[in-house]
Amino acid sequence: MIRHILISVFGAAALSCLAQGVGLSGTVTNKANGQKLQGVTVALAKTGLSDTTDSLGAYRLGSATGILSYRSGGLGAVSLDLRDRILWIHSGADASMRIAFFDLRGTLVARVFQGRMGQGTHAVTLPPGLPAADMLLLRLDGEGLRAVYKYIPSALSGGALIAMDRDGDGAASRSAAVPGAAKSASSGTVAAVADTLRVRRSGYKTVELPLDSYTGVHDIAMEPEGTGCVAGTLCWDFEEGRIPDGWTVYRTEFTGTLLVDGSKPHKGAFALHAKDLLGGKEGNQGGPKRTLKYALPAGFGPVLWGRVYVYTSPARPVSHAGLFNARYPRPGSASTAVNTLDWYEFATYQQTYMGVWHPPEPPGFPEWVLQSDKQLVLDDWACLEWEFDGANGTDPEAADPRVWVDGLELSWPTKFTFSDPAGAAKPKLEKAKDFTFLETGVYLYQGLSLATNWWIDDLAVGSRRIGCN
Ligand SMILES: [Ca+2]
Repeated sequence: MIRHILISVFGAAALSCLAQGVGLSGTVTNKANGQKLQGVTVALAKTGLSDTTDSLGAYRLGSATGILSYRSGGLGAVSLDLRDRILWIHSGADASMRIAFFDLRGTLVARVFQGRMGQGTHAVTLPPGLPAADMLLLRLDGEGLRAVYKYIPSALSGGALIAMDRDGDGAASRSAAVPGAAKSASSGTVAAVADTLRVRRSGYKTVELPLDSYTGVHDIAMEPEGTGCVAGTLCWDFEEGRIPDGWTVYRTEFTGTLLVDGSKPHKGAFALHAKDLLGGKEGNQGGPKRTLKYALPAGFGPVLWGRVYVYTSPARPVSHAGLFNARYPRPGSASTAVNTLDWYEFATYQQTYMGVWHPPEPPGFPEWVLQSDKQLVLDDWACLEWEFDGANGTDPEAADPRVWVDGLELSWPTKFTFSDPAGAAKPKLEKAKDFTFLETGVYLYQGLSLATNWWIDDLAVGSRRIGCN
């Protein structure tokens, strides 16, 4: 089955030129705190060549295998690039071509494309059922020209291409290149490159860096999107050196202390410190809780964005460890008593991050639980953000909670309804008019047998995204 999608069409001018090698690399960091940013898309605007930064914030364009560009009378400039099981074909001319996989003995394994391909950039999904372990040859034939690539399968990246022979003459091909650079064939001089490095990630302002060369190192600092602590946002940096005004003690169960101290500030000299929480047994209901509560001003509205920096040490708890929640009256109710309020929660559970919607507590269930597969950040600061959208437009129910960790939104591979006894139907997520109540600190619903510390700093809530700035 062949899937063929037209993505974009190059300008003809770019393709009338010969190719030039690309070797661009660098790291991407958060301008606000210098942190390396993973999952940033770094792309060349003209060629579509792109990479995604790794856990060290690094990107690399062009030195990856699989990029080969060549010219022929019929085909114009052509390059192939394989990313995440998508074969990108940059074709310089409207031309007939045939692309297929062969085994090392030259037997056809799978056809990828056969027919006329228009000038431009095309994305072709690799055929399913390619052998997962065996190296194959990917061969492109068109207009009297043959290019051969080694295809090395990889579960991680969807495989790699290594250009080996662009004309079928048995000699290894040399150039790793993409079209776009201006080089005069007659004089052999290289003119200036005019392309743009486009750097994008959710939660950050897009960076566009003009390039005059396809080689070089470019380190990029991205500015977080979001309002920061502007007027209308409630922000607590704990720099009073004590529990801030408006917050009062709420839950105190088992062992531990909740105080503002200078042992580990995120910024400034102080942070909120849930110190040496301990008590109960993992797997059993009941655990240490040390929290504060806060009454929001009237008319806060039905959408609550939040941001907080949290540092957890020395181990990731297995038990449900709540870090923040926001509550609102049920539809038609005027009561602001805590035990009458619906609520959204941001927590960790089984050492990963979790978002929950609850009916009033007690009992607080049947609750709708969304669990990520992202391990909670240990022995380091993490910027945690959430959106609790109790309005959710015209939908009859409030929205599922959304959560970001260091600017990357979490997905929820595990979703379930918790109740005790088990078996309750999913609760209706009742819509909100105004959030009225906040709770922060740390509260465990099951035991914690290792004394654990959390530091909480730069907490903020508002009706728009605040960001990590
Ligand atoms: Ca602080």
